[in-house]
Amino acid sequence: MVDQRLHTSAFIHLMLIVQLLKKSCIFLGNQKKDIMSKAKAQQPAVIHKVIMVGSGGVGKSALTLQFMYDEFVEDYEPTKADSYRKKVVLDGEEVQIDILDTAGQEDYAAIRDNYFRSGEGFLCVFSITEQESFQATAEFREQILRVKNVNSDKSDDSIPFLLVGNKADLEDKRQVPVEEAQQRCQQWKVPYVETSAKTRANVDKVFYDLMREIRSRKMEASKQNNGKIRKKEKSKRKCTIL
Ligand SMILES: Nc1nc2c(ncn2[C@@H]2O[C@H](COP(=O)(O)OP(=O)(O)O)[C@@H](O)[C@H]2O)c(=O)[nH]1
Ligand SMILES: [Mg+2]
Repeated sequence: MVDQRLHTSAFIHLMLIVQLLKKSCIFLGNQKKDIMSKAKAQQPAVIHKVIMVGSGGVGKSALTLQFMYDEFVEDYEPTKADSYRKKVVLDGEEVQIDILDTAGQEDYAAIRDNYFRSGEGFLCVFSITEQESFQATAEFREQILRVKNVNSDKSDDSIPFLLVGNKADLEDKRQVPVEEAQQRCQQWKVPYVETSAKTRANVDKVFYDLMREIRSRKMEASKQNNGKIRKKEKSKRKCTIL
């Protein structure tokens, strides 16, 4: 009799434990769902991927860090490439900008091509105090167009790209006249902007202008895709009539 009572109470305890476990599983599951949906809600749906290119020492890292953290970093490790992520509001829409600050590893063609392939827009930077760095931008542009399979003669095929003349605060050391840079930009059909990572002049402008170019390029691409899908649907319909 005592034995049977002991069994029954053990069974009830066991059932209680099972139920408790079930409840805590559901609770944890819901919590996980909550965390995941919160994370999803926190991350903007639209991501624009920007690549900084240009010779060493022109101020790619200084521009990136000024944009990211509002500070002028004078001695950032010159060989260090890094990527950055920031939530920004672009014309009323919350988007995420991913910035890849390259740093010389581009000398290895395979690494460089991978970097360029992953980019949706490019800030091609030179220093207005260094003629050589200006000349080098032509090579960077060619590499980008080649990797992106763009025919440089066709302007409608162009990729989001800004030519950036940095160190504009060092006017007395200028080696590249504004007109020379503008001429190149007319030829390439891209905008030219002078910046200073030191004074923050035009730093936001170059990143935001580039994001706008990336956005309009994406909208064009999705329009073209929709057109293609509609064409496909039309041809499918024709088949069913036949
Ligand atoms: N005066 C001035 N110096 C700058 C500016 N941008 C960068 N520098 C300096 O130029 C050097 C190279 O900059 P860095 O960002 O490391 O160049 P990177 O190799 O292209 O990433 C550093 O000493 C910076 O302090 C600028 O706009 N004005
Ligand atoms: Mg750098």
